Amino acid sequence: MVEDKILELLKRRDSGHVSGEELSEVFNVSRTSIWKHIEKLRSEGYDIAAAPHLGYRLVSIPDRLTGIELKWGLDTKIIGKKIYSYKEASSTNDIAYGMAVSGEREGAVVVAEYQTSGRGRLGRKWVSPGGKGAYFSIILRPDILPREISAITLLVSLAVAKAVRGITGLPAFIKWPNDILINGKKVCGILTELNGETDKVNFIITGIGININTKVELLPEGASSLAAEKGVAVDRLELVKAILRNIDKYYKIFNGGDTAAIIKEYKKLSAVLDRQVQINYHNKLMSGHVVDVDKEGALILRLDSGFNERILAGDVTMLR
Ligand code: BT5
Repeated sequence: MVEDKILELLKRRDSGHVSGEELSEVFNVSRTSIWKHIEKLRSEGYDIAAAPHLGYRLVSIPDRLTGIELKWGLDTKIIGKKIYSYKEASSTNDIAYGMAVSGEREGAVVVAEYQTSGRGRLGRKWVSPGGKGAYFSIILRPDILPREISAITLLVSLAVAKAVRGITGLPAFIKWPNDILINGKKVCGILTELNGETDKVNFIITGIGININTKVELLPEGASSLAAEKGVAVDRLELVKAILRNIDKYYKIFNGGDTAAIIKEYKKLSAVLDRQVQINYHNKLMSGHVVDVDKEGALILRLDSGFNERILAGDVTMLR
């Protein structure tokens, strides 16, 4: 698209001007046509100043999670090589799943500003208010067994927690298996889904929902947003880019076989390790002390009876 190319040229010029003449030469279209493209970009929220004799200058970009902005300076190997952005989607996991079935390559990202049917685990709802959070899903095609899928949620949750800490300085912790908490409140959930056979993974979709500048009143009880915890708005684009970079990094380490390194970092940010918890797994309740998280992402629980139980999924309640 010509608009994307114009934008790129304006960005490369930093805050300098690009003349209408130069643009019309580069793209081989009339200056009136350039002006129309500039107007289109303005209507999308780009603040572009125009000065006589000097030309156009990019003043600011909109607070929107578009593919072009997310890819700008992303510099990842696998994650985000392709980014499909939507103003509105049913569920980004569902869209990514459909794309993966049609052969879309690993690393493709589907992002939406708003979801009409955002999902959590076990058919639960993910509240997805528009324009202030981020809802995105990534297609992965790792060479693993279906039972190792929890390791993906593990590395993604580590990537998110680290990015949140890096960008906001907030004390983000990981509540096994798939929540990110700040000050004990849920700011992010991860939904990892699989397409495969008993002994083969065709693809995995990992979906991340994160409350960034979302008003707490719009969220369920016990939830919060980064802005609410920090007291100021957070740059959504920078945060999502930091998450994608981290996933790229940890996914590479994971594929290289060094899960131990990931687990080591993960444990430092675990909200449940060494805590007394109750776990609800398919309506079976177990309580005990969390003694470890193993390399497949399973929780090792020392039951009150003294026996250890290896748990692959469930809902955790912290007891003390
Ligand atoms: C999750 O499920 O936490 C996984 C959520 C994954 C959402 C992303 S958004 C992009 C992609 N597309 C999708 O359709 N989904 C993924 P679970 O652990 O089952 O937690 C669900 C519970 O979290 C709900 O029952 C609520 O109690 C709570 N919840 C719902 N919306 C929330 C929100 N926005 N913030 C915090 N908590 C929320």
